Amino acid sequence: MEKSNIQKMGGLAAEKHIQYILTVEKRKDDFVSVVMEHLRMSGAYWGLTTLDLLEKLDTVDVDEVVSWVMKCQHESGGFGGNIGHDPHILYTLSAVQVLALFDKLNVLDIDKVTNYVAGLQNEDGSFSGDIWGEVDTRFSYIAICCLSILHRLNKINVEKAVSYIVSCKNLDGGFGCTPGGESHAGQIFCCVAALSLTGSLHHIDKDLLGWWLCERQVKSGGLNGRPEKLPDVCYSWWVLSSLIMIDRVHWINKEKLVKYILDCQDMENGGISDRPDDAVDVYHTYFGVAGLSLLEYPGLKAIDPAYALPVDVVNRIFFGR
Ligand code: GRG
Ligand code: ZN
Repeated sequence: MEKSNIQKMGGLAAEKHIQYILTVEKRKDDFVSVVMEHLRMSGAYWGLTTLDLLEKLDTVDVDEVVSWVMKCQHESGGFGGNIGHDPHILYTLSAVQVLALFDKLNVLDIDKVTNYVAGLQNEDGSFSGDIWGEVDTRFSYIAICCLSILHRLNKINVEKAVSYIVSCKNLDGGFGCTPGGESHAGQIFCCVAALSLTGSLHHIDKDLLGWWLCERQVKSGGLNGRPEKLPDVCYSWWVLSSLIMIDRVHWINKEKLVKYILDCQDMENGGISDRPDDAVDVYHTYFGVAGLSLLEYPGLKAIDPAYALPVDVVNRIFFGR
């Protein structure tokens, strides 16, 4: 059947996406893989979470993944993007998320990881990404999410962390990377999720932020990350999860967004791209499937909008089996 005809039928090509994720891991020496090498820990999180949402995590060799993850840990307690790479808070969260997916958090020296993350908090409550000191609200979210999963939020100054995030709030209701930084949907996700995980959502003007977020939907049904920008499938995650956390998801047209995401699928070889007809990648495949999960698309596991992990995984972390 013609590609365009299959696309018109409109369904999620779940089997194709599973095959795409499972084979992308094996193409280790093509150009994209070489460029992505330093991101492998996050790539593993994107790919494995996608498989879990599609109920196919059991096709993966758990011991192989867990032993590779643990080889990426540095003596400081942080994780690198790959074996021998420098640790960064970003890969540390991805490593913790991957272990959580497999119910293998018990292999971690929790205090060691906690010390690494807590050690990145600055005097003003903000977080640096690594020893080089770059500060960004992304790192505030990552620290809070990571320590919450490890049940160690009490090891940082949560009050100061929250007040730093609030200092990055703008007059339009959104948030930027640092105080005064332009509102961007990616940073908004980080700040809203961090405030949600610390029980601090009262710092948000939900109507004002909800209005800014729902204005991200463009004619095609897709969402952009800032005014006047092109839509991109990954904002189906950054914007939609934020709208859900502030109870304003009914302000966008869900059907049109589902159609936009489905239109970005490669129906022949699997995978999802940022925009229709662009090349697919694991990152957009994950955010497309995660977005559809938030939209309650049939056949997908539910995902938690703050932890960015399947709801059953989050329940296991906090309520046991
Ligand atoms: C566990 C889901 C999860 C995330 C971990 C890394 C991270 C925490 C959050 C990143 C948040 C963020 C800043 C996302 C935005 C990424 C993105 C698409 C940036 C592109 O920005 P521009 O300005 O592109 O290059 P636009 O779309 O504005 O043209
Ligand atoms: Zn994108």
